[in-house]
Amino acid sequence: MPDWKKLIASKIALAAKGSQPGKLNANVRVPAGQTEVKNFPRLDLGIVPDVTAQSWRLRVYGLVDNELSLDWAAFQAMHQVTDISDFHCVTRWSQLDMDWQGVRAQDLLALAQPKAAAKFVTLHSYDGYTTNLPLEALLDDDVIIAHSVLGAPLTAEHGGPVRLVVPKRYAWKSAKWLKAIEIHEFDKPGFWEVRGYHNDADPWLEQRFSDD
Ligand SMILES: Nc1nc2c(c(=O)[nH]1)N[C@H]1C(S)=C(S)[C@@H](COP(=O)(O)O)O[C@H]1N2
Ligand SMILES: [Mo]
Repeated sequence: MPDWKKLIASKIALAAKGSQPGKLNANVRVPAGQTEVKNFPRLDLGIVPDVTAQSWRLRVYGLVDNELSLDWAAFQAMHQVTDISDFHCVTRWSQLDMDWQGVRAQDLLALAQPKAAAKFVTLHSYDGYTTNLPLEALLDDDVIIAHSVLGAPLTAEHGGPVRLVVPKRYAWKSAKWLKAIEIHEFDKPGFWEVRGYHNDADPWLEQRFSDD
């Protein structure tokens, strides 16, 4: 059984040092099969849900000792960071140097205190979208629960008021209009993952489809 308290504490300690292991030896910035863009395309199911900073809540529930429901003020009161990372969409565009601002997912998880059996998460969004990840993937110091990018609050089209950003995975894992983080013992494929997208979605391994 992983000791999540220890693991989260060690990731937070790494973040405090400013260490970003994934970025140190990145000579090549754009993974195979990707083309760099600068216009930040929009990609989703075509629904922009009706959620504002006023009405937004973020729940963390499931296998945690301390279920959370944050409103905008509580979210703003948490430690705010800026993390610059690259964003890779499976439809073959990559935008580099995205300056996401918000709260580190690891800080939120430290508040929620995952139980020892916790291993996977489902991200739930206000448009009904879901996607799944190993809990450990959310503990990387570049994973941001973001309210701003490119120097401005997220537009509704890009997931405002709040979205997740998981730079080390293809962008379909970066849930827009984030509503809840559900923590489980077993993995549960999300919207695209049950429709043939790869469960892991590492752009450097070109994990696009589950039969790749
Ligand atoms: N809630 C929600 N999040 C989502 C999606 C979606 O349809 N709904 N689409 C995903 C996909 S496929 C991509 S490529 C990115 C695109 O983010 P962007 O529109 O801000 O570029 O959002 C991801 N997050
Ligand atoms: Mo995508």
